[in-house]
Amino acid sequence: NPKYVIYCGTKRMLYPKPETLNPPRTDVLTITPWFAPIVWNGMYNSDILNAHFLQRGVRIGLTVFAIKKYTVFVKTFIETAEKFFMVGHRVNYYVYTDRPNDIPNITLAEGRQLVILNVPSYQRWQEVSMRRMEMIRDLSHQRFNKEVDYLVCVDVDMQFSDEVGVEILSDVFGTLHPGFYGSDRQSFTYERRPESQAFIPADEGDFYYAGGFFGGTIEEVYKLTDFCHNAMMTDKEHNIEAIWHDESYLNKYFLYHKPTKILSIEYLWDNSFGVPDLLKRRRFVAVPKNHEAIRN
Ligand code: 2GW
Ligand code: MN
Repeated sequence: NPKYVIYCGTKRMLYPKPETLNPPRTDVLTITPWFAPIVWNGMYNSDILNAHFLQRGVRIGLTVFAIKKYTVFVKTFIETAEKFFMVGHRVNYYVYTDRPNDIPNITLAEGRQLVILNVPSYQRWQEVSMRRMEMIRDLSHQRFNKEVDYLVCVDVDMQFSDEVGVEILSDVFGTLHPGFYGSDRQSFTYERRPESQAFIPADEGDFYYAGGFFGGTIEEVYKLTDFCHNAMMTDKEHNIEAIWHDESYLNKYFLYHKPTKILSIEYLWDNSFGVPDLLKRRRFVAVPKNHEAIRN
């Protein structure tokens, strides 16, 4: 007899027992040496997780930046999020933009709302990308802390194409970069100049994390974005900017503040890489963009 049962509404929830001697995945790493799960399809049961997070009444904020021409990505981003992102949970979309009038009106499901945050734009695109850290940090303690429990911070030039649910939530999480999940340390494109705050020596580093998908509790996201922004400002004073901008500082942060969960490449894929065997679901994929047209 089980000591406790999980109820889904008034119904007893039944599910297959985990098999100690038959792990669901043996083709990929599913846990880090510091015991953080790496989230792959087959490793978790959404029913159990949903019941647990619904019981807690968890509220999730999804931040996205649409500055200048990148407002074109918002419609598909939100529409696909309505289909696949945290369905059944309470969700606030936070869209930071310099063009609030270009944000389309989209009907949202119950329990979900869109918040448009009017912000200035920066001249250099590197700055547009990097300043996200500062803007997420600032609202984390001014606003997000009052409205949501977790924040999920992503690129906008993306679309959801399969479920992204509460399995991603943890104190602080990062995502494997689709270009480097099979690479050795030396090939990671970390910042290699010791003068930069983002510097990582050749014999250190766990994973190469993507700049386009991270999150955690408001408090942890505050610490992460505060660190990255401060490191960028120190570098700016010394006239140096890390090779991959915010992504380089994020990688530095995660090296010395280990994420408590890591999302696999299912959560940030680019179809131009094809579809490897181990990739069973493509949940969040890059929207192909005409770099010339969109970035100028
Ligand atoms: C304009 C020209 C060139 C590059 C970016 C932009 C731009 C970016 C823009 O005009 N307006 C804007 O809102 N953005 C925001 O910055 C938008 O949210 C976008 O998703 C994000 C990052 O820029 P993106 O998506 O064009 O760059 P990726 O896909 O190459 O991003 C990776 O590398 C970046 C650092 O270079 C970041 O770390 C990013 O998180 C990574 O995915
Ligand atoms: Mn992007």
